[in-house]
Amino acid sequence: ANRSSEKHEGFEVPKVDVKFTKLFINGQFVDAVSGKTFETRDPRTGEVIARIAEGDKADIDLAVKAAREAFDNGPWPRMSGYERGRILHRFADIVEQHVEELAALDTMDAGKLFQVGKLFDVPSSVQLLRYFAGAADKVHGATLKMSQRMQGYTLKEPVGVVGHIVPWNYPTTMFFFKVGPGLAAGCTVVIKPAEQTPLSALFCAHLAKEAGVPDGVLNVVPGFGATAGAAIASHMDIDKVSFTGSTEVGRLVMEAAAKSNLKPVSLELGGKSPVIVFDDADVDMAVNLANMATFTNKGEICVAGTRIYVQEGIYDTFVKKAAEVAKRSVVGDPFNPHVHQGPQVDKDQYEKILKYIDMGKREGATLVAGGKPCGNKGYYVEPTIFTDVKDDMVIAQDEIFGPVMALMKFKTVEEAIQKANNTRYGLAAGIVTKNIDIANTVSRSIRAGAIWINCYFAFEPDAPLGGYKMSGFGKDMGMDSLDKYLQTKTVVTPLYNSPW
Ligand code: TXE
Repeated sequence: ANRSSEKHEGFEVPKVDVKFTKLFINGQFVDAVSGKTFETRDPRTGEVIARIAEGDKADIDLAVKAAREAFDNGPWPRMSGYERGRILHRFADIVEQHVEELAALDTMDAGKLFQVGKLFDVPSSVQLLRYFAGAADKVHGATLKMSQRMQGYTLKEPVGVVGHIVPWNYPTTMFFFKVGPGLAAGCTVVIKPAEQTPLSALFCAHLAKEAGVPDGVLNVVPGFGATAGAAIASHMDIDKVSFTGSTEVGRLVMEAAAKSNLKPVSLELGGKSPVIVFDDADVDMAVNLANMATFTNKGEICVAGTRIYVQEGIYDTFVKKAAEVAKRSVVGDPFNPHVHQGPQVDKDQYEKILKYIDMGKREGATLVAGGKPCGNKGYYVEPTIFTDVKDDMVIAQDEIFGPVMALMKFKTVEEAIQKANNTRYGLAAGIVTKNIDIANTVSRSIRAGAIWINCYFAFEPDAPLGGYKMSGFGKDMGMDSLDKYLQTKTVVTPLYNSPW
């Protein structure tokens, strides 16, 4: 991508040429076997940014063949962890030199705030990659005590060729969530970015090559879910699939894995996470935390906190202030540094959110902020807050994946726990209180994979993230996620003079 910038309604827009539009297989950018391409669109306007080679089953086959060869006969799984780590560190250094381009590509493709991409998404991806680069030479098994007669140990080995299927809400971050630990473990990878947001993954493929990741080790095949995605899930020569996306598709991926070669899967799926605010909370702090939990990245976050439970003593004040904060939020061009919220990723997502808002009104919830689309082009939705939401309403149960908050009142700690757990999902939860006894009790009682007390979205490379219940299983980030890409081999020998 070439970088320059132009003035645009009073703010700078970095101008990025989209250079990489083909599939990246075996170290080369190539056309799809079918010759087909698809459009990727800018959600600010709905206009086409570029045409991208459309991978399908035949292309996945070629990518898997390259990855298989690189795994079975290439240097990647055979080199020391230290050597792999050095290449991944170099990869991280090169990504760091391209923070602005990557952030800009994600803004164009996904409508994400450019400043946040530049200051958070891409730098935290670099940090995550360095974490796994550092972990690559710290993979080891255990010595087994066994009986008097036997000597045994375990070896941790890479699982082989890994298929990654990722969504569109954090294109660069998701890429490194998957590719970082997979490569560090010594696996070879075929990754399919979401059809809405293929640009940054292709750019990263180019950077990986520059860093010295050998050909065939990392393959990036953009394409649609039902074709390229399904070909990964059902491939007989892929040894593991790691998927992030909807619960519905997660089910299909697991089914395809079971019906093909029984490859293990890990699934990071939808969520409907609660934030519980107790009476003793600083109301302004709690309002800001809740608004951030719901509206960050226009609500397109799996761990978004969208069910806000507020204790009765501060409920009325909380509602008033939360609505004020939401109404002050500036919705507009995500390149503009004064904007708080950009457009939804695409027309489908935009229409889905508006439908849910309509449903909330029909179900009898009270709208206290937002509730409408905004702007005269692109896919913008106002930050929206409903009160008087009942636990069994659709807007309290379904993942909306948009800027829609459901506010609810509770009386006791027990009631808060019961309500928070009244969901099929279990990705995250927020607790706002200064009372450590309540914080500890509630943390243990919520069935979710991440609990944030007096904070939200507290991501760190060493903090595993992943769901309970229908939010899936298997972690991204942390050493747990490295473990997903390793398998354990037990090696045993008899001791001298043993009856064997
Ligand atoms: O997701 P999909 P969509 C939720 C969110 C959102 C809804 C729909 O509620 O509104 O899902 O979004 C690939 N076999 N999340 O339709 O379809 C697809 O190409 C194999 C939450 O975009 O699950 C893409 O790469 N793969 C989520 C990826 O799956 C298939 C983030 C995700 O797309 C496939 C995204 C198939 N049959 C959406 N069909 C989160 N957990 O963060 C599609 N794909």
